[in-house]
Formats: sequence, structure tokens, C-alpha cells
Amino acid sequence: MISAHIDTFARDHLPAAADQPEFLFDLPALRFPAQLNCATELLDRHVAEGRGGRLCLQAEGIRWTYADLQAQANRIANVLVNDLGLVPGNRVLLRSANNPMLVACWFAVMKAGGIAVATMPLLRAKELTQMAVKGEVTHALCDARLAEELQLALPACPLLTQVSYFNGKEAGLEAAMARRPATFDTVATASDDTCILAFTSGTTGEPKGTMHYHRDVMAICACWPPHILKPTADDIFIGSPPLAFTFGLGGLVLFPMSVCASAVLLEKATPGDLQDAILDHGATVLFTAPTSYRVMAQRAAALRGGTLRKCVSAGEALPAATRALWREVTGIELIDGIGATEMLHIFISADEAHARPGATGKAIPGYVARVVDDAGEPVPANTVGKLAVKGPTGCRYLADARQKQYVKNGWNLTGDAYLVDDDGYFHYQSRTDDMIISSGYNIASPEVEDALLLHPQVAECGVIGVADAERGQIVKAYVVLQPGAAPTPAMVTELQEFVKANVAPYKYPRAIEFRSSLPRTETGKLQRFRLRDPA
Ligand code: 3UK
Repeated sequence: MISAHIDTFARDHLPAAADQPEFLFDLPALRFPAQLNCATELLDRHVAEGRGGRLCLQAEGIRWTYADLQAQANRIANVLVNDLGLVPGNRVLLRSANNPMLVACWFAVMKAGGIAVATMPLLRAKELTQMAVKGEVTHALCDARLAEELQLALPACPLLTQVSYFNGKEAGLEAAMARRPATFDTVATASDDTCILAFTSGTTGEPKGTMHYHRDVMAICACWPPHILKPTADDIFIGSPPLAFTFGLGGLVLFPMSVCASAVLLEKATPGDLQDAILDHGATVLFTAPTSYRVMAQRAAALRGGTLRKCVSAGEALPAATRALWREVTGIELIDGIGATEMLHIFISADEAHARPGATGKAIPGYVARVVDDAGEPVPANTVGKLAVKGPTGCRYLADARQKQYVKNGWNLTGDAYLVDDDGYFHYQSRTDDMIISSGYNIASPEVEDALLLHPQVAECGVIGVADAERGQIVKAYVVLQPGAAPTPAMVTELQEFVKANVAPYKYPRAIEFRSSLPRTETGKLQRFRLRDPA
């Protein structure tokens, strides 16, 4: 395949062939041509085939058609190439809340043959520096309102010399765009040219950069959406995950655009904001995290019988209690799916008709999954082991020794403990390092959390193992109560008895501490390690 990359950094730092996962392209939709640019497929094609007038993106005060987005992306691509000296293969850091300009910048990078390094708005200078240095980032496009942390990072990023700001009071990127034409010849990249360097939201350690090709972007559009989500061109997508989190990029940009639908982008997407925006825009497809569904459920009766028809949960295990609550309040069965930055998007899921409480689902078309022991051998049904998966996408860490931990014998090992039931459904247990061992019993943190969440006074909770002289570890729960509930010793006893009545009594939390909030990543994941070690 003929790479369009002049800057060969990505290709030079791919994991060795032997350390890469096996890739599967069994579905007809996964037979990609040698030359492929995802911007041609997701954006240019719609305009070329006469769909340029269709609505693409909405945000506060903004309505862009596909033709509008293409024109913006083309102007930015011209600025990148002609003003900022970008050559194909260069890495471009993107820093913004979810808004149409961020999407235009992302497509501009794709069109120019660059590699997008999208970063979460809440990241600080230290993390931005780590990513820019590791990715040898040369360019940055940044929302002016988030300039401060990037500017603090720049002195430590000698290669990052070309920075342009948008959405600011001063004429930055927009002024440069106005001087450039709205046409641009999308670079003819190879289908295996890297176009995304996505850093894992990781709960510990140095961030890992995962590399994804143009064909990987199209592969995720060909697998989960048509088989599980089944969207139409009239759907209006909405959600909370940042576009720097591949859950958000897929759910709010790639998937809607793959069917010529539209998306509503929210810079702030608390559960309350989300609910208001769903009603205001008549949104039909919602992407958010399990905790957000739980909080939204309190007011979500207003959504019943409305426009919303599909609700997707990912990022963390979906408690059966949250699935039941959402269905009771809204009448909608949640679509759960496990994805990972390494895999780009969801690989095990179930549509509404096949949803089972407590199970994530089955491997989606295009992927295969199994549960293995420490030697990599499949374990029998109903036995807990490590989740192993293969498909058209997979883990390629940028120059990282941890590649050998994630990929073994061609399988991607996600770090999750799972079991498969007699019907082939995959049941999440915990992260493999979140198993609590107390008096010789294996106890999965999420199982205890699920049991606590069934109690009406529990808003949120996090369960960890703490060292104990007698039992090795004991189960400790951090609990956020619903507004108005009292954090009393009587409540501790009540919650303990409640758990004992719902799961095997040895799993009950011997210690309970009340908190006003729990530590979470920007992607909504509970940071159990911060409960274990607050420093
Ligand atoms: C956990 C889940 C149980 C699991 C992601 C959808 O979360 C995403 O990517 P990350 O790299 O984290 C991956 C890890 O998160 N997880 C995610 N979804 C579920 N656990 N049930 C789920 N439904 O530990 C996994 O290994 O941040 C999710 C799409 C794209 C993504 N990047």
C-alpha cells in the first residue's frame, strides 16, 4: 500500500508485527481498498452525491449542513498546509470542548493526511506535555477558552511550534480561514495510514497512545452501528462523552455521519443539560455513561413518549439496577456495549431485543471474543477469566512496552474479568486488578456496587478492598447518599443488611464511608485507585 505520509513517525513507531493483534476482515463491508481517507467517506461523499444540504451539526446558535462542515474543514486544511506548514503524517493536537469547530478541525486534519491527537478539555499542562512529547506533536488547534493549560505546556514541547486558536475574541484561526478557499483536495491516504493517536483515559500510569488507521475509522462504522444501533439518516444524535474519548468520537461524529444523520454537540453535558437539550432538539439517539443514566432517571419521566428512541451506555459496567430504572422511567431499554480506546470502539454489545440484565451482550458482527485463563486457554462456561477479543480493529500502542501485555498470541486482552453464560452472553465481573480477595473468596467490586445501588437511598457508590490483618482484605464501600438521606450509623447497618439480603453475605461491605462525591475520570469512570490511595 502506498502511504501518503511524508512524515513517517507513526509508521516508524508501530509495534513490531509479531506484537500486533490478529486482524479479522470477514464481513464484506470490511474489505477496504488500498487507498482510503475517512474524510472522503464520511464527509466529501455526502456532498458529492447531493446530500450537502442535509443538517450535520447543531450547537448553541449553530446549524451546519454537510456542505457547511466540508467548507469549514477545507478552509482549516488549507490553513494547516499553507500557513502552518503541515505535511502528511504530522501530529496535530486538538483541544476543545465538544463543538462544531472541533469537528471541523478533526476533519481538516484527516483531509490533510495528518494525525489527530484529540485531548480532553480538563487535562492539565502536565498531561498535555506527556502526550505532545510522546506523540512528537508539531501542531495544535485549540479553543481560545482553553488556551491557558496549553500555553503552560508549550515550553516543555519543543517540537510543538505551530499553534492556532479558535472561538476566541481575537481573530485567530477564523481570520486565517477567511483568507483561504473553501475547497481542498483531500489527501489520498493509504487505508493503513495512521490518522488517530488516541491516548487512553487510563486510571494509572503514563498515558498510552493508541494508533488507528483510516480503515479502522471506517471499520467501526461498519460493525456496531448497522448491526446493533441501527440508526437512520433522520436520527439526531446527542450525548456527553468528549470527542477526545473515542466513545464520543464514534457516537457523536463518526456514526451519525456514516448514515448522513445529524448530531447535537454540547460543551457542557451534565445530566441536567443533557435532558434539556434532548427535549430542545428532539434528539433521538443518546450516548452517555451508566452514572449519567442513573442521575438523569430522576427527571427522565419527561422523556417518555418523546423523540428519544435509542439510549447507549458504555465506559463502565451498566448495573442491572440502572437498566431497570431507565426502562421504568422512560420505557426505553438501554443498549450496553463494552469498548476500549485500544479497540477504538464497542466490540461486545446487545440491541434492545437481546439485552439481558447484568450481561454486556455478545461479540458484535466483525469481532470474536472469548474468556481465557492465565495461559491464554479458553475456560468453560460460567467460569471467570480474562476477556480476549479480535476484530478489524485492535491495539497498536505507540512505542510502548505495554503492547506485549495487551496483545498476546494475536488476541487483545482488555484487562477485564468476564464470564460467558450457557447462552453465550458475556457478563462483566471487574477490571482484573479490581478483584477483592477476602478470606480466600474472590469478590468483584462491581457486584457489591450493583447490590448497593439497588437501595433507594444510594445515589452512587464505589467498592474497594482494604488491607485487613485477619482476612487479608475486607470489602469497603464509599457511598454517596441521595439528597436528604442521613449518613448515620443506622444507615451503615441498613445498607450492610440490604447487601447481605441481595448477594452472598460474605460479599457485604464490612466498612462503609459516606462521601459527597466520588473520584471519576472525565470519561465518567470511577477511579477506584484513588479510593484506595487518596494521594
Ligand atoms: C471498561 C466497560 C463494562 C472496561 C470506550 C466505548 O470505555 C471505553 O474506553 P476506555 O479505553 O476504557 C476501556 C475499559 O472500560 N468498559 C467500557 N465499557 C464497558 N466495562 N461494561 C461496559 N459497557 O474495563 C474496558 O476495558 O476508556 C467505550 C467505546 C469506546 C471506548 N473507548
